Amino acid sequence: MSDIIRIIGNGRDLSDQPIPDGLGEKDLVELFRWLVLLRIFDERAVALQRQGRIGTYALYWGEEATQAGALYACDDADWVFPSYRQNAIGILRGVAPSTVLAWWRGFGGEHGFWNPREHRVGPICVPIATHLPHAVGVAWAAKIRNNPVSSLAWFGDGATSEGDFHEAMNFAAVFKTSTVFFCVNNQWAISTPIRKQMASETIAQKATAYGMPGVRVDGFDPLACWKVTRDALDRGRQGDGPTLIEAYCYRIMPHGTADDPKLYRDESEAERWKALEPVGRLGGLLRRLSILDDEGEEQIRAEAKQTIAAAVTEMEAIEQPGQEILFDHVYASGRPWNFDEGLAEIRSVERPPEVKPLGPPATEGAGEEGKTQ
Ligand SMILES: Cc1ncc(C[n+]2csc(CCOP(=O)(O)OP(=O)(O)O)c2C)c(N)n1
Ligand SMILES: [Mg+2]
Repeated sequence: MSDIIRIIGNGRDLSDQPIPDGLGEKDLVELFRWLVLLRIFDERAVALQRQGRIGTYALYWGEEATQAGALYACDDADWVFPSYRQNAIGILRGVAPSTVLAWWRGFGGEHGFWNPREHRVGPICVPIATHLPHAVGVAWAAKIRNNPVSSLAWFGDGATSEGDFHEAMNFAAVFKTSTVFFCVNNQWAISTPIRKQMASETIAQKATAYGMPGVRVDGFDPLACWKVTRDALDRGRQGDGPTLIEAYCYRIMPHGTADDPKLYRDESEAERWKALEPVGRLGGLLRRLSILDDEGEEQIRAEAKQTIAAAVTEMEAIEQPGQEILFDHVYASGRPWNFDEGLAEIRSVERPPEVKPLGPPATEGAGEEGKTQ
């Protein structure tokens, strides 16, 4: 039960396992490209937050394998449901990175967000575990309609203490929905360590109680994450129901840009885990297999930097909508009278400049200082 599935070794004492069937050289390079794009988005987002150009941001540095590896195993028709920690996953399904950045800034213009139906990527879910029943519902609906569509939801170790986790797991198992419960066990829920979160030895073992398989995988190994997700999807598609995956890793960075983990944990532990982070790990394997060299990696990084730099420019060009955005688009039939009253009340409150939200680049020369690409 507690064996951890791992494919990528370290080139020294830990040997590499064979590349799983279904992944060719092109896939390995594409997966690496995905990891790098996610990594650069994350690093850039932190810098933007520090410069006051976006609001608080939930970092995922180090957890890219749990995201890219799992998504790469999905078909385009499958629905995926991210939490705030997988906030940029949509960019791997065609969502504009500027849309995700704009979400973290607090406004994305008139229409703001992506349409989940277009990309089959659910909205970024901040309430813990509430997206798990949604993922089960989508897969159940597909099953009733005989559509070959599966669903996958990412969530954290802390989310396993929520009622929504238990309800979703039970429902999925009883109705045999094709759902992958992808738990990123980074061993921390803000300042709560896993040993204070639960008394079970592993998260994977919780699957037994619901009547589904539970597997543990190295969450810093993108190929292992791909393999267990692909196996879980194959099971689901054959009508054998859901799977719980526990991707064992570590939250190397703070919970978010407003958090200081030095206050509640020994940061030398995070330093030790850093050696296992997935970008360097897959990069190392691709070199051992002579699939990638320094030049190839540099090109992938340069392209990703270019994509994200363009996204920043795009995001900052988005006009800030007026306060009516709070009320528009709530009902298809338009704004009811009490919304008009609410809007008038909001407009009557004069806000001091320091609490006025950041707008697009100022048109009259003010507020442009310090804005560098
Ligand atoms: C229903 C709910 N309760 C509490 C919170 C506050 N909260 C935000 S993140 C977090 C910790 C979640 O930890 P975990 O599930 O391990 O995910 P991680 O942040 O490690 O990815 C909590 C309690 C919330 N967002 N939603
Ligand atoms: Mg966690």
